[in-house]
Amino acid sequence: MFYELFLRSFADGNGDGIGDFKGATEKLDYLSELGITGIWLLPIMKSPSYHGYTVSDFYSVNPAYGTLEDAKVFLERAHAKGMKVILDMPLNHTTITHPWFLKALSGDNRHRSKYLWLEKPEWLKARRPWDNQKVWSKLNGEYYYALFGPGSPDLNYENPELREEAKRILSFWLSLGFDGFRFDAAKHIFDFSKETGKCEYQHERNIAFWKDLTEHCRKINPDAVFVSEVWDDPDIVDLYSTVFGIGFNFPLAYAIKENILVLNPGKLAEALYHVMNRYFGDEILYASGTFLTNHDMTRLLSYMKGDESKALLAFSVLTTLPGIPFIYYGEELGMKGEYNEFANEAQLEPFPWFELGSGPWQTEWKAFASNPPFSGLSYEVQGLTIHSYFSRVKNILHFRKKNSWIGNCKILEIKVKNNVLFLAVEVKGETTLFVHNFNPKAVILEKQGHATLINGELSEFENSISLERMSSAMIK
Ligand code: ACG
Repeated sequence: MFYELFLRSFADGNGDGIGDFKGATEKLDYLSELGITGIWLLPIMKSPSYHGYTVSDFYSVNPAYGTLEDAKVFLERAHAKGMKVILDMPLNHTTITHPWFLKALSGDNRHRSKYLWLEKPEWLKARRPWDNQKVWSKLNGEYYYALFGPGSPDLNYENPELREEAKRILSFWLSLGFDGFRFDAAKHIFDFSKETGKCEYQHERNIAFWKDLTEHCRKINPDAVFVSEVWDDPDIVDLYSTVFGIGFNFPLAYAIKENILVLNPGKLAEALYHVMNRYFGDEILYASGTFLTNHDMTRLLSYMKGDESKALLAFSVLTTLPGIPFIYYGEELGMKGEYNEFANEAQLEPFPWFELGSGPWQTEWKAFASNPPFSGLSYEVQGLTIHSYFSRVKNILHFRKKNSWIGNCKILEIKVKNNVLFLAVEVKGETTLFVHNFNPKAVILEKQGHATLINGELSEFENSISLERMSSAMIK
């Protein structure tokens, strides 16, 4: 189970209210107690933005998060606890204040060729494929290509020197001992066509680029872990993921959330055949990075309109599916946060260690808007309450950790009978059945083996089991 960790919000080690490596290092015990075996750090490099996706120095740690030494200590301690650490690597663009861009603006041709500049006025008509935003920005009378907004000019990887620089950046972090990368915006490396003057994903060129970079990395660390962010339909996700080894399964996240929100197990079953298709065959080309939410999305409990049993059912379904599961920080507490495309820090709020919203390690870089103090949400309260939402999520994560074989299982069959989802899986010839009860009341199931509770309530009888409402169990 990987944990998507936003340093700024997680734990503050030096009392300045901003989360940092020192604080996160102190909280590694919390993560291993949760059952976490891997950490995905949101961008840690020097950046003027709170989210860190617009980098100003690819070879440094954001001073707000500490020093390179602090990062190495965090890494060593995480490794000592059996956790891998992968870094979020936004190579598609830089911040507008990156020295490369400033030199380019001042007319330095060597650096100009690291970015894309307007060559034909009709290119200005190009728009972002998913929301029609403009993609050309103007500064000092010049237009430059910036898909993610004026503050993040795209890098031009037609430039061979830049590709070599990208390899140097990855070598730098791998040589420090980091275990791999989450490659940001992987389908955007070549996503503007000079021929048509439009935004067009050039998937083949992108894949060749990533093949080159990941092969370079594997020479340094053959066991390096790569996961690609390709937020698209299953066939596109498939295209890229075999290069990286793990591909985030965005369609699965939607399938689980949308169908549990409306309690439609039949539609979920149908969707799973489609979005988990590679797990029905004998040869698994790559691992699905399975998840429910990330930092770009509305948080789970907000999505489920506060319905904890639906959120817990979503976690249960996720942990009974093959692939490599990722959990976004704070989801284990049921933090709230509605995604807003212009101010997306609502789902990046400080992790609430304390009920009153402040205390040792507590980050306070932004006010708690969606997760107010004294709401019973904090780890201080939930960590000590047996049946708290946190305790229930922790049990589900522990179930998966104990049954990590699920990650490599093959899906045999998915079926629904009176609103109960049956998921039959197989590994090394042994079949296991997972049952998820979508009903508002208990169901009596024929006992086909030993039943283990995943979440909710379960009673075992001679030849049957009673699975309470919105509960999940494993039978083998
Ligand atoms: C990454 C990071 C994100 C970061 C950047 C820029 C990129 O996670 O935090 O922004 O470094 C697109 C890109 C992603 C990008 C998101 C934010 N995420 O592809 O790489 O935008 C559609 C499109 C997707 C698009 C998505 C956005 O297809 O390409 O993602 O919309 O909502 C169905 C469809 C699926 C569709 C979805 C949603 O699932 O199948 O295709 O996705 O519906 O409609 C960071 C900050 C930003 C800042 C930026 C500079 O977070 O605030 O502006 O840096």
